[in-house]
Amino acid sequence: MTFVPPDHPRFLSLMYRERLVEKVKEGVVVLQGLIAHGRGEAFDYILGEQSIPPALEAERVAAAELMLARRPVISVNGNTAALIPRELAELSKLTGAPLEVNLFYRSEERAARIASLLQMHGAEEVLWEPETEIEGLRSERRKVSSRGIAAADVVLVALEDGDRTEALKRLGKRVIAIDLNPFSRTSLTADVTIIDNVVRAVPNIIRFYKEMNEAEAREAVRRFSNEVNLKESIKWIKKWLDQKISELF
Ligand code: PTJ
Repeated sequence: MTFVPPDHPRFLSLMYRERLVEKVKEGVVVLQGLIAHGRGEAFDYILGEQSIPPALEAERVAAAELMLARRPVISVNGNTAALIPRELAELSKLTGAPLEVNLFYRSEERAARIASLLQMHGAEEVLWEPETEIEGLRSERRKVSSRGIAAADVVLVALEDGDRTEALKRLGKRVIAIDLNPFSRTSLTADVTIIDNVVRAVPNIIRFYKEMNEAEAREAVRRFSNEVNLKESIKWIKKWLDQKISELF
């Protein structure tokens, strides 16, 4: 691993890059995952690399949805497993939602590797051997577990493709999506869209879950509008850009 000086202004961002590169070498992350991460970094930059207020609200509602769900499931891909394995394991144990390995660039070997990485970080329930398929979806993501995504009422996804989000919605599931791009099909289709980096979003969801009771969860879900929240997120980006312009001239 390349040495990154801890006082470097972009230390955290560089460390996450290093981790992803390491995990490419270990066969956990695909090369395409690095491209996806780069796109995420660009959006994160214009959010000021922070959890903006609308993201915090969506994260609290995500915690509420997970609390109220009958059968919640957390979908995990290569990038999220590499970036936040411990946090995913913690969220899974806290909410009782199994982690299901669901990959766009699927191979059995890679799925097994991701499952063991999650287990090494404390995950207790990891589903990675799909027995069934989602109808109306042609990518490898169609392969799901009958004990997991197939039976779930609420699915948390991150760095997701629009096709599967739409397919999950068609099946009547509620979808919570973490995606730094507010314009992606996933962001526009999900029931709760979190415009934040997964490395901040999942710890925030954990914190909100611990602070909340069921009555508060019901109230948070009742008051939430994803459309309003998404517009607020885009306004924050606009505000950040306006501020940058005023600093320049
Ligand atoms: O591990 P696999 O085989 O399932 O493949 C995973 C990738 C990420 C390669 C696959 O899902 C993919 O190609 O994703 P996309 O279609 O590029 O979408 C990724 C989305 O996630 C983009 O909108 C990015 O802006 C966003 N994104 C990237 N990094 C992060 C992120 N969102 C939140 N946190 C991030 N760290």
